[in-house]
Amino acid sequence: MRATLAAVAPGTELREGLERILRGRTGALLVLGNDKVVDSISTGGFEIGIEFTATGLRELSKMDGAIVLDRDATKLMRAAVHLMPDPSIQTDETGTRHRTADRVARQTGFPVISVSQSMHIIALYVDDQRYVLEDSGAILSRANQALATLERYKLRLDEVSGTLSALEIEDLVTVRDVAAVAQRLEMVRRIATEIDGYVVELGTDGRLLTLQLNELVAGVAGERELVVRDYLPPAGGRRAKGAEDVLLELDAVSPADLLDIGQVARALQLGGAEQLDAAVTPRGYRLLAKVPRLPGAVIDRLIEHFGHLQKLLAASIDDLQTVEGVGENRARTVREGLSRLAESSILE
Ligand code: 3AT
Ligand code: 3AT
Ligand code: MN
Repeated sequence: MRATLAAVAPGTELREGLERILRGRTGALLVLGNDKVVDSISTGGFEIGIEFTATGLRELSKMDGAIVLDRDATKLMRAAVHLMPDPSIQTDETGTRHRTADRVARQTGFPVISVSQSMHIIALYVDDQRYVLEDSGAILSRANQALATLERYKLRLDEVSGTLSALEIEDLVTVRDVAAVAQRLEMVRRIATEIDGYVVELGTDGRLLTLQLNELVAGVAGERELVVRDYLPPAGGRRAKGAEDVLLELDAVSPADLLDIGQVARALQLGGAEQLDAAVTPRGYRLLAKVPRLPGAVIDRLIEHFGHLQKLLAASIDDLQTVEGVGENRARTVREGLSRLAESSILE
């Protein structure tokens, strides 16, 4: 459905053609794909096989029947086709155009688009789903509301994330602090995904929205993984999970459970509500990622060698150089980077 929404988003030739049909107050029935199954349910009509143009689509849709396009809507294959899908396929639609659209989508697996003459709407049928296109104004107003929410969530995330950094440096982290950051990261990620959906649907009308979204969520996905890796219980435990598994667990937390910090801690494999005040120590992935120009492979080796952030913080330039791939310059970068982080993260 997402791919089809992108194919008919504002700015595409296909959308332009659909809008022309709508403005011309005629209807249309388009099949986006052409194979043996489509052939077998098509009767009548004319073979055309011309390049797709918005104006061509509009003219052809003045005839009764359906228009068959190729899968990427670059060619108009056939017009005025009478489609006869399997009548035993169940559909809840009423008009003959819409019943046909629904059945053809289910039978062929290709997206089908209807432009309703009587209701003046464009609907997409993909497999067994139906989706009515909205005009960009309505989508934008919902997207902007979501964006305002995202902004508030992001502010709160920056707060709890800053607190976690400070606690990590002082070695005072509890499960609650980690879960609070994971919770906020997840909330930001979810609302960003919702906005992403609007971006797809808006096509060229969503350019500004894309810029604002990217600005707000830069680094969030990365940070989510770093937090998980920082506090992942050591492997070899009773039912040890990898970072990937824990990220999937976070994905799977229901919207209601996400508000419960104990549930988030459980998804992180850090115990439930009764463990919230337990002390935990980070490996240091998240803070090392804030040191400029430090390759991921070097971060991995540093953590493998020192084990915990506190050891890294206590390491001298000589200690750091014992790690493979860390020369004097890089050791100095790490040392200075960590010191700067320690200074700027003093708890308020
Ligand atoms: P007109 O001359 O335009 O009335 P037509 O043969 O061009 O007839 P259309 O494709 O314009 O036919 O369809 C007109 C309406 O006929 C649409 C639908 O309400 C009805 N219709 C067409 N096929 C069927 C069908 N198989 N079963 C029930 N109603 C049908
Ligand atoms: P509108 O909302 O009125 O546009 P509808 O679902 O009420 O759509 P109609 O019965 O009014 O559908 O038919 C309108 C046109 O749809 C008539 C014909 O050009 C086209 N159409 C209907 N059934 C088929 C079909 N099986 N194959 C190709 N074209 C069809
Ligand atoms: Mn009708």
